[in-house]
Formats: sequence, C-alpha cells, structure tokens
Amino acid sequence: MKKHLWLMGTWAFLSWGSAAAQQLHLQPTPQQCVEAKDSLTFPARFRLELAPSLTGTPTERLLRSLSASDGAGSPFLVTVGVKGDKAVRAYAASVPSVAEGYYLRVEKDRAVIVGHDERGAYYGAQTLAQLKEAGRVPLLSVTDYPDVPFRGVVEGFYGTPWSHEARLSQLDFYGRNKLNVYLYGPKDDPYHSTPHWRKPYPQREAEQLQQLVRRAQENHVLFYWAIHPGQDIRWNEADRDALMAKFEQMYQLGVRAFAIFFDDISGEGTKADKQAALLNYVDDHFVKVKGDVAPLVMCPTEYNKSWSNVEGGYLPTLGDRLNKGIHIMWTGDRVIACVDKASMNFINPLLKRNAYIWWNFPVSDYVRDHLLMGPVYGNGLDIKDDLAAFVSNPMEHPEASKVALYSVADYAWNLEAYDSHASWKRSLRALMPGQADALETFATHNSDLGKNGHRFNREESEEMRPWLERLLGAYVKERRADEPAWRRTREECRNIQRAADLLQASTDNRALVEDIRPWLLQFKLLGEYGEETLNMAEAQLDGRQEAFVDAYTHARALQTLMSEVDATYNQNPYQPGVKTGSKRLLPAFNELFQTATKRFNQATGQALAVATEYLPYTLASDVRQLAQLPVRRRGNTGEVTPSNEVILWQAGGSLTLSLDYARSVSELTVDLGLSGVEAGFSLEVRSAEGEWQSVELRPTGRKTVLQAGVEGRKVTAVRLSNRSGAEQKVYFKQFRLRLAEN
Ligand code: 14T
Repeated sequence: MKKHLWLMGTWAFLSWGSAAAQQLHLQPTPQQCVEAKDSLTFPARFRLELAPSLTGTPTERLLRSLSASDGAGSPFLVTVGVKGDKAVRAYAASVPSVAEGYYLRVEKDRAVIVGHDERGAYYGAQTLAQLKEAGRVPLLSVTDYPDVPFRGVVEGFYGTPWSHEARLSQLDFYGRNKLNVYLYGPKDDPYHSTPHWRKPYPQREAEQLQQLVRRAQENHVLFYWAIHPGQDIRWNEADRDALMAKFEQMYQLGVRAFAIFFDDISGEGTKADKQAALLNYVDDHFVKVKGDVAPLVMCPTEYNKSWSNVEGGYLPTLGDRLNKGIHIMWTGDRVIACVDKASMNFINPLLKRNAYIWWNFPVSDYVRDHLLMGPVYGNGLDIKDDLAAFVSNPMEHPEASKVALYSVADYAWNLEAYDSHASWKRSLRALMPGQADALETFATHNSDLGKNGHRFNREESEEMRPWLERLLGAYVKERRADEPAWRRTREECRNIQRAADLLQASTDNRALVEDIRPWLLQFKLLGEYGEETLNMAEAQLDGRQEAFVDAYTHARALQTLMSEVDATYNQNPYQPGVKTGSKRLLPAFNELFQTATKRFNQATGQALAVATEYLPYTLASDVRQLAQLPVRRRGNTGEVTPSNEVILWQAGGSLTLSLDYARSVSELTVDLGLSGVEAGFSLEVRSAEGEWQSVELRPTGRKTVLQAGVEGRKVTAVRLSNRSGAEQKVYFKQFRLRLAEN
C-alpha cells in the first residue's frame, strides 16, 4: 500500500482567501491524507459529541479549547471516541490497528475523530487543532499512526539544565507535535546523578517535578524520570534499596515512567551482570507490582559501537539477561552518530530487541560556542521496524532546540515520507511565524559544529557555497570580480544584517531571541564584516586607495568587535565564546580580507596588518626561547602558548604581556614547572597611568601552579622577571590572564 497519499482531485492549488496560496501540511506528516475537492472554513464554534470514555481526558480539554464559548446550537458537530465506543461504531473499520493511531474525517458540517486508543484520539484532536489554525481547509480524511512507538526528547546533556518554565513549554510543544516521551536526565542535576541520587529532592524541586508530571499528562507525554547512579553505586542491598526508595518518592510525586542511566562512568558501576540484576529487580519488584508504570528504559555503559567490545560480553549479557520488556538505549556507531540499517543490524541482534535510539543531536555540550539550528538529516528512512524509540538529546538552549525537535517528531512519525529540508522550513515557520525568513537566514548559517573531538559535522551555508567558490576563485586566482557571485554575496551580507535586526527586535518568540541573543549580535557583525571585505576587494581591484583604507579600517574594527563578543558572552569553561557562520562565510570573508590587504600592501609599499583575528594581547621578551611564543585567545582568557623545552632564563630577563588598553583582570595563572622557583622571580602589573607595581605569586595547592593577586585591577600589562641574579632553568607550562566579565 502506498503510505503517503495526497489525493487532490482535479484542482491542484487551493487559494485560501489570503494572497499567498498555501498548501496544507499537517505536522508530523500523516501516513495517509485524502483530500476532497470541496473545502470549508473551520468553524469558530462547534458542538462536541464526546464518547464517555474520554470524559475528563486531555483530549476533551483540547477539543473544548478549540471551540469558542459553548458550542451548543452550532450547526457543526465534532464526534470523538476510541475504537469500541458506541458513538463512533460506524468508523471502527477505518481506524488503523496501530497504537496511537487515529482516523479523522472532516465533512461539510461535521468532523469525526476515532482513536485506536486514548492517545490516538488525542492525536486526532491535535490534527483537528491544526486544521482550525489553517483556516480554510479541504474536506479530508486522515488515516494516521506513528512508525516508531516512542518518540521524544532525553534531556541528557551536560551544562545548565533547562529551566522549569522552559520544560513546561517543551511539554506543550511535544503534545502538539505528537511526541510521547520526555526523559528527564540532566547531567548537572545533583539529585539525578552523583552526589545526591540517593537523596529525596528538596521541597521546591519536588513541587516543580510534580508540576512537570502533570503538564506531561496534559500533553499525553510520558514523563520518564531517570537516575544516574553508576559513578559511585555499590552493588549491595543498601544501594538497591536507596534506589527503590528514590523511585518510590518519584512515584509519589506522580512519576509513572523510570529510567536508569549507566553512561559515562568507570569502575564498579560498569558491570553488565550487576546492572541487569538491578534493572530486573526494579522491573519485578516495582514496575510490575505498581501495575501503572511504563516500561523501564536503561542506558548501557557501552552505549555506542565504538565503545563496545562484544568479546568482553557486556552487550550480550544485557541482551540475554534483561527482562524482555526493558528498553536499552543506543547512540549508534559512535557517541555522536546518525543511525541507518547497518547500525541497527549490528545492535538489535546483540540486544535481542529493537534498540531505543538516543540520538545525540542537536546536543551541543561539546561545542558550546556553536548553535545547531540546521536541518535534521542523516538517519535511515528505511528503519522504522528496527526502532523501539527515537529520542533526541537537545541543546541547553531549549527554544532553539525546537528547530530540530520539530523535525525529529516528523521523522519518527513517518520515516518514508520524511523530507528533511521541507520539514526544517516548516519548523522555522512554526517557531516564528512572523519572522520565518529572517530565522531561516540565521539558521542556514548556524548549523555546523566547527572542529570537534567527535568528528561530527553538519552542512552549513549550502546555498552560498557555490557563490563563494566562484567569488574567491575569480578574485584570488584571477584577480577579477565575478559579478553575479559578487552581487549574490553582497545581498546575503545585507540579508544577514537585516535578519539579525529583525530577529532581535521581534516579539514573535522572545524565548527564542533570548536563547540566541549573543549569536545574533555576532551574526550582525559578520554581515557587516562580509560587506566591508567585498568593498576592500573592489577598491583594491579598481586601485582606489582611499576607499580601500576606509573599508579596511572598518573591517578591522569589526574584527575587534567580533572578538569582543566572543570574549564577553557565553563564557562557559569548556568552549567559551560565540561562533557564527564559521563553516563557510567567515573563512571566505577572511580570505577576501587577507588577499585584498596583501595586494594593497604590495601595490603601495604599506604594511597594513593582514591577520584576521583581533588579539588584545602582545608579547615581548628578551628571553630568547619565549620571545616568539604565540599568544592564544580563548573566550575571556589570553594565554601564552606553553613551551615543552627547558627555558634558560637569564638574570634580569623578562616577559611582558601587554593589553590594548587598561582592562580589568580577574586572574593571572603562572606555572614554571618547579616548586619554589618563583622566589627568584618578580611579577608586576602596569596601571593605566603607566606605573609598575609588584604583585605576589601565591601557590594554589595544585602542584606548581601559582596565582597572582590581581583580582579586579585595571592593568595595561603584566611582566615576569628573573630577579635572582643568576640564570634560572625553568619550564613554561602556563602563563594565562583572565579578563573580568565587564
Ligand atoms: F548516554 C549516552 F547515550 C550519552 O550520549 N551520554 C553523554 C551525554 O550526556 C552527552 O550529552 C553526549 C554529548 O556530549 O555524550 C555523552 O557524554 C559524553 C560523551 C563522550 F564521548 C561524555 C564524555 C565523553 F567522552
């Protein structure tokens, strides 16, 4: 049977009153939608005929919210029930025999929704809500069900956990997009993991979790509470009972779905037989006893192929021993990977069940200076029968993550019909209906991860790629301007500046603007920078020297500002800073900048700086081995690159790190690799007035690492000198200056 069917009769395009003709697209893409020739404007009020089995359910509340005031007396009737209910008996045969499936029919004066089960009826009602939102819609019948039984989100990232408000908003979003699970497992919740997994939540946190459970129920989302005990668990009765007691506390708060995560641990906790015994115990003595608890989910220690050692027997042990109903998570061939037929064929036989896919996208906890807002692609479209679940691990930015989550919902509902680009476009429209084009401009250029240890990457700026190649090919290799490429790139630079402004000022979705604000600032600068580098290249080609210097001066200023944004916002300790357009745009603009400047210098005999990275630090030293060490900037810290050799530091020799202007510093860390050697050295800072003042170097307790008392001082330079009167043989392990926040 052809699954995805859009019958549209003789008319191909409907015009909905508004100027732009718009195709109706239901989200997630239904399995089958047959549209008739006629259409109707979905009424503002309708009479609701609800099967008694649905009284008091989220389905009833959703449907009532769709009808303004009481629909009594309205000529339009909406009949809703679950297979087996009397009111919908006539349609029973049309309902798909798949969990969560539904049949929805819209006629001229009535609509009928029949769920395979209660959640199915709810999804039918969600589809009806979309029809109402669309305004004028064709008469139609939808036969629909999900391909993957569990679809949703695992809040499993490191970093700042989502706020309570953000989670409430997520749960509503999941309901609307027919996602049915949310697994709560933020690595940085101390009561989820070590140190406090054994302890009950404090009152306030407990109340909030209770609220989340309720909101999840309202949206027909299963709220899984996960525990991460493996870092310090002991395989004894005391810890088993502590875990059972914690689950019981969570049960009392309303939780009816539980998970145990053994990822990212070492030592005792990693033993497969012990893990399996614990899971089975919980299954037998908790889940089965309660009777109203969802199937257990576990995340194994060897949760991806590259970390698994089949000979070691870990995965086969889990596969053999874990009770049949227990789900086992899997991230694919690597920690960060997409899954396809081959990856499923590897893991499912080992687990002796379909894997519960934990997809590590759009999680960005290992590339925190980037936003991952591009299309969802790369997973097999032919693996619907191989998946127990498909859940996504998101970014710490909840609203920005919805771009990907929308498409995850679309993919996991109907794999074969999934169209990654179209789904992405619709997600942008759903998130910011008033500024979807601006958001698209932003998202197009904010999707890759940059260099990362997981070697995972995404397409970025694909549409601009051929234009940039043409532009650089012509200019760099042939010293000429390819006019169309030039025009298109300039236009895109303007689009970027405009999009940054429109998004920052937009009231369409403030939560999203807050999530991405630093990147918007950077994005605007990037657009301006790109435009100015085009001006430079143009002026250089035409030999207009004054115009070149004007453009160059501004481009330099923009480099400085971009560097400042990078050093001011998002100063996490892992990947501090704010990167945007880093895959194609920024490298292309930098190449323009460098080539144009070199040619200008050649032609005029001047020596304008060619470097593209603004550095507020300059190093000077009369110690031969130190003089040429590069200075690196990473977020708000500047560091002289450590050296591996023994440094022969002559008497009186010094190293000076100067700043571009008097800046507040918060920390100065020095490590000369030998304890006590600092006695022969003096450390000084230079004030804004140019005076040198001595500061003390104190031990930190970490081996030979020393810290200077510079907190809050405004300085223009720091200097380290050998005052011992003799040559010192030292190491140069660290020389790092951290600037204060402001
Ligand atoms: F359990 C897993 F499936 C999993 O992916 N665990 C973590 C997850 O919490 C994190 O968000 C994700 C992305 O960084 O990767 C896993 O964490 C890691 C992965 C590593 F390769 C932690 C340390 C690693 F070296």
